[in-house]
Amino acid sequence: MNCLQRLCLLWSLVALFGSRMFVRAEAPPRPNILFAVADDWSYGHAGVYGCTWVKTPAVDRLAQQGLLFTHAFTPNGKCAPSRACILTGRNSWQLKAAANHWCYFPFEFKTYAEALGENGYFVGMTGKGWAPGIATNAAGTTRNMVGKPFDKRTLKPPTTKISPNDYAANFADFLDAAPKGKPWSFWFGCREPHREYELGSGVAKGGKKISDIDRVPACWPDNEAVRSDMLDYSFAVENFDKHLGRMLAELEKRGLLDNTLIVVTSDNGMPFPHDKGNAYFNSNHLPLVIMWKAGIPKSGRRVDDYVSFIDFAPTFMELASVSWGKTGMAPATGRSLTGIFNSNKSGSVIPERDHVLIGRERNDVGRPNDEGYPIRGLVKDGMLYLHNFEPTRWPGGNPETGYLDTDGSPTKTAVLNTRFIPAQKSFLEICYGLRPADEFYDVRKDPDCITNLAATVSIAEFQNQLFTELKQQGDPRMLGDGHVFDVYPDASPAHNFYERWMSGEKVKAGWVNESDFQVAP
Ligand SMILES: [Ca+2]
Repeated sequence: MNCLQRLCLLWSLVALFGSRMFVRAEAPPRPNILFAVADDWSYGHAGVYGCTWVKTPAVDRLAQQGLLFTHAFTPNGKCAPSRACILTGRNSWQLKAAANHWCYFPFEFKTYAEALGENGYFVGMTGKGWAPGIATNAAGTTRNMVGKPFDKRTLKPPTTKISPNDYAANFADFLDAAPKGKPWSFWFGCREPHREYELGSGVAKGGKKISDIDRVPACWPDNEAVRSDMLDYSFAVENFDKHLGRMLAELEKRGLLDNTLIVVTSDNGMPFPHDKGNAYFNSNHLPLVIMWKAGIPKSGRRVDDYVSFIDFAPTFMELASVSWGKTGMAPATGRSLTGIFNSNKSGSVIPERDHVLIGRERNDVGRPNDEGYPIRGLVKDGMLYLHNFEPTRWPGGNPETGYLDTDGSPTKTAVLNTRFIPAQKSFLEICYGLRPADEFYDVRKDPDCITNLAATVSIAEFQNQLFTELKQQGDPRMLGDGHVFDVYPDASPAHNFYERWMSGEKVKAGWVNESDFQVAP
């Protein structure tokens, strides 16, 4: 090799390594995304939030090595509409029929998973995706709203009611199928802790004690049946955490843990009266931890900013280097969370993130003409303001059709039975009674939303802000067209339940108990 050849070789090496280093600095590899969503898991019910009766070592680890959020909210506290918000970056009142539970999902709203699939990601899921409801494209073909299903692996579940899905093994199958060098996005849609529960399993199989419950929320009677129901729920939450832990181990084993963004949350609050399906603090306020070792420089932070589920899709698109305008998705209302990721701060990180909007339309059927119970609300400064647009309707569904908005359970039965106990009748009123047009709660002192301050404190500022922002978002409820939500067809076999039931047809309503049905008051 002469001098010139040596010089050429040297330059080639410099160019090669230099360009590699340059490319690395300019464009880090796009992260993988693991989105883990429990079904009906409430805020606070993890060790890292200070809870002692739900054991969640995997969630705790993620928070310690990532970010723990204290003010994360779904816009809508019911399965299908909450998931629709996650997937589209839009509030449920901006999603036409998808504001409702059990809808025909509108073709026009593309999901982040579909968009990632079109932009170089390998996209899969296990368990529960966007559900329940019917989602097809215009040709009638079923849409994979959250990715291709990986559901083959099963195991003997800890109770007869917990899903036999071996979520973690299905995730491993997905990783095996992922093309090398291509980023991936996976949706772990855990079916727990959705009802039903094996009665008494928290004590019998989870090794828990009735006295482990440190506080029964003020909206339910404090008795053994309710406490035991809470422990059964707790044991089901732990199944979610167990699979999450196995998934983390799988990522670690494959050397994928560092550049995977892991988001862990729930779609709505626990399936108990006054929580899931309502718009109270415990309905929409949810656990959230996010870990991304390679992308969040300062971990172990507690973030008090108000964040909404509509912020997830814009975050994922930004990290995947996909311009929203090119996805074919409807414009996002949410904002990327990367400003929080990149900060060193704890507590309030981005001061402008000081409120969220929440609301609901039709959840389960059980009112005349399949009408819903429309609510919109604003959470800000530790206060929750709610506006009920149709206060003459029954909030949880009609009494004579079993308050279908709440799954049957020992706690629901305990609440309904308080109608026979004069001193405790308030529990029935709190959970299922008619409500005034305006409700206002100080959730710092009253997180269970028992004392309505709307009649004694001015709500004008909150109402103005709520209505102004809803109008800007094109909410039909604010534009004189709110009835559209009531007339979108219910896609479930229980549609027109009220009329069919009242005319004597025994419409199947397997999610409630026979004793939930009451005579009309
Ligand atoms: Ca749910």
